[in-house]
Amino acid sequence: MLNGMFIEAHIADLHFGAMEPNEQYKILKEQFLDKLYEIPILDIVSICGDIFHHKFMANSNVVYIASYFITQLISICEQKNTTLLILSGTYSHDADQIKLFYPLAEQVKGRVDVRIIEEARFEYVKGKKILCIPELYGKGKTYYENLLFGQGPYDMCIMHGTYVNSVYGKIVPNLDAEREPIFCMNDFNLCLGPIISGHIHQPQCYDKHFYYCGSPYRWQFGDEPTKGFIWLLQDTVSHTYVVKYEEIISDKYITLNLDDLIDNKPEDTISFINNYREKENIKYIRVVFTKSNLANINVIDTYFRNNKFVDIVNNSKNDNVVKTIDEVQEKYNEFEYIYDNNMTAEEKLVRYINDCKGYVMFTTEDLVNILKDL
Ligand SMILES: [Mn+2]
Repeated sequence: MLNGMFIEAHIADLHFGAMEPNEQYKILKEQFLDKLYEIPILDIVSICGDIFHHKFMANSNVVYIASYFITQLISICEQKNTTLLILSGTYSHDADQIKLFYPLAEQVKGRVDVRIIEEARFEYVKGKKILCIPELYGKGKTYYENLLFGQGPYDMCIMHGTYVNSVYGKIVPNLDAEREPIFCMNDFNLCLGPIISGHIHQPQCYDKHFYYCGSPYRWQFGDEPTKGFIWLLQDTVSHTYVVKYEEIISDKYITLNLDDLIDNKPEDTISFINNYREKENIKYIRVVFTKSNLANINVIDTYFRNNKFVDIVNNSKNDNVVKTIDEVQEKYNEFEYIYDNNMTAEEKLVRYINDCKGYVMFTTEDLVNILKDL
């Protein structure tokens, strides 16, 4: 830090375990850690929640890789005298697992400034006053108002949460919400700089000062925009700042409507899909048809059936497919256990999830334990 000038990096929603964790680490190493390493001055790095995708077992590769990532990040922070702030995110994702990092922080105590933040509070870093708000539930208005208005102006806010209009249906600001609060710009009237948040996976900016980092990579259809992290340059003396979005390149997921091609020869549509994927360097493509031409869709679907990178979706409403008795019976047999009085609701749910996944994702005991924690 030089004369109140701060250089910082902010990232969020890593969701370790949402995809192959080694793949996640590789992207983060090459396009996040290495970039932090290259920059000569780095005052603060924050991870604004959702490091994990859900609760994982201590022996999982996910926990190992995520811990390894944090260790590498701490090592960079040590070399650059950077303060590392780690916020907890959504409970169903982080599930208190950032506790795993307390021993890592303890180990470097006195050498690296690592702060793990599970409660909303102010953190003072090199003279900068930072409001930190993890995602918390049922805290009530007074809890937030005390921080937002009761303790004077502050330089910036980092958080994991919901900004008004960022989520469908969340259109009214509400600090008193039963679960997580919905913030608006008035709540940050005493903030002299930006509000940088995790939670929404598409990078965006609301009301000039509220920034969502977005997630650093893609792992599903429907989440297709730019990915990356935020560089922040802030002058705490003149209260000015610049945010730069650093794009991270990862696998492309594209959803494409090809109704215009549906009546062409299916072979031509197939080559169009193959060429388009190659030309645009798309890893995963979902092709949607809303116009009906069952014969052609079937040919295309059959061609791509064993291709995990191409997903053909038939959304045409008027294809009155008559199911055979055997098909109906097969479906019925598949779900017969739903009516089994000897199974508990938890057992049925676990069976359903594991059947859908095609492997044992968790046992009934796991589920009971997860529910106990909520
Ligand atoms: Mn998230």
